[in-house]
Amino acid sequence: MVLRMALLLLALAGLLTGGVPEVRAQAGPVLAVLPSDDALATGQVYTVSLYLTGGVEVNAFDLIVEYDAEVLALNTWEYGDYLSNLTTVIKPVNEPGLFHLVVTQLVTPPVSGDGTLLELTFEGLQPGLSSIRITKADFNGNNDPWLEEGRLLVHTDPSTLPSCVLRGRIDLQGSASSAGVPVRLGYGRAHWLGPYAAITAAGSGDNLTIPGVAPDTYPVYTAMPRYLNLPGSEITLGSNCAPLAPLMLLGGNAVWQVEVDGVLVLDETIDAADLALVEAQYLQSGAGLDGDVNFSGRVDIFDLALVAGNYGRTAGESYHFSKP
Ligand SMILES: [Ca+2]
Ligand SMILES: [Ca+2]
Repeated sequence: MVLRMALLLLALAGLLTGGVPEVRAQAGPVLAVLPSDDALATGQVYTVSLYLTGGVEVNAFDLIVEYDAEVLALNTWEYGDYLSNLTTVIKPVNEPGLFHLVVTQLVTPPVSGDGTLLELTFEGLQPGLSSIRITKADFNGNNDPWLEEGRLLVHTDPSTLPSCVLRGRIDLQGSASSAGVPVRLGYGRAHWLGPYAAITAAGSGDNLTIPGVAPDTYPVYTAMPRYLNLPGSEITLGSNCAPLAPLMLLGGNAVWQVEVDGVLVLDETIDAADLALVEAQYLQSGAGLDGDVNFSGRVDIFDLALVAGNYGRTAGESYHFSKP
């Protein structure tokens, strides 16, 4: 008993000097939620691991894990196989949205290397997206791990919902073809099903077909080069998936993507930059010219007319779906 108390105190002393993990380069130990990203239906359970990589002589830990209590509940937890002969130092706290565990090994050599510290089994309560964040990770010794959070998406069980085929037509202003427009429906607002993706087909009539869509309200995005794209305009689909109202993407967006913080994002305005590019490439021919905003193979007066006609338009104010 005396030995046990002494070990506990030793372990606690190590924990108390650990402090709050700092953000730093990922050179030392890493504590990650694995898998980092997955989905489950309401009422289902899902187990994630807290996996430690590169631990150094670990004997005890003090961990807090936080998540969205409206979306998930932590049903059960178990020790992984990294440490053994574990005993809790404080009574584990498992309250909605927060799990706090302080444990130490008893009369067991410290462990180095990789392995699972804990397994946490969550239940999906209602549709939504919850991060699973390690908000405290104090270890004994020289461990100050880099923390990697995970997330779980909870959606309605699709077998409990009707589904239908969404059809519609999207045209490209000033272009003879309306094929090849990438269309995406984001996650449904109520059920968190999706995303759904399709590419418009050639020909007349409906050129957009997305099967297996559950009724919900979805943001709709397009990603067509040289056009002003749908920026997530919402549509509400009933159980019969009434067809989309016909839509024409506005042309003239020669500068259709821009780099922001090293990432290419869609440009949502037709402005001086688009005009300048069309003018710079005026009367050139070829496939790779973004100034050829109507994909005719040549930059000419028709491209200039599209830019001029839509000058000042932005994606946010240009598109609205009429609700079926
Ligand atoms: Ca632009
Ligand atoms: Ca053209």
